[in-house]
Amino acid sequence: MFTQITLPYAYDALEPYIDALTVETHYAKHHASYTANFNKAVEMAGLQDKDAVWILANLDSVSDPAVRTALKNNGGGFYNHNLYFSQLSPNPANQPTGKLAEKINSTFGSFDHLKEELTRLALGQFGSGWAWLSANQNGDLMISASPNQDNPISEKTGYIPILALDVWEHAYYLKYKNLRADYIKSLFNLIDWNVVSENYNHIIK
Ligand code: MN3
Repeated sequence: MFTQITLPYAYDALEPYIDALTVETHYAKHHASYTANFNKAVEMAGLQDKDAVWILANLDSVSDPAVRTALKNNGGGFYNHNLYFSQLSPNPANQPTGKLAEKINSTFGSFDHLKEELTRLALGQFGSGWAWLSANQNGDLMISASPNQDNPISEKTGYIPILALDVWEHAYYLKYKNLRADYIKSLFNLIDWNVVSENYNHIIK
């Protein structure tokens, strides 16, 4: 049985960058629905003993195309939002630390340049989707964008996301309307780079 993370902050704690109604609707409606539908699909596929990363990386093992699609969309929705909500904080560390900070500098030149590149991907994703910073077990970093609830795991890249930028309109439309760029700029004020650094340290071997 897969469960949503418990939000480590109140619905209104991310104001003024993300409004309380958006956080509540996003978490208690959208994310809750993905999670419930993922659990149904997992049961139909008989994959209750697998974790979400395994399921998303092994969708080809599911023969029924409708169940496979349900697992990809709702498993992605479950997993992606757990990452998204867990990395946000009303009191975030605004810089990465340790090994992640070093790797960002050697890969992207600087932390500011990484943020520029992530913003470019987030704004360039046509329609609903995500932009990602991901890592592999060697500690290499990759930035990418995905449509819908796809992610670097279901895309079989060999990378695991450590930072998730949700660019579905449900993540920002109530406050920002069509202004995705303003939302992304605000989102960077909430990303706790201590959490992202911990995510990185967990992946590298
Ligand atoms: Mn969302």
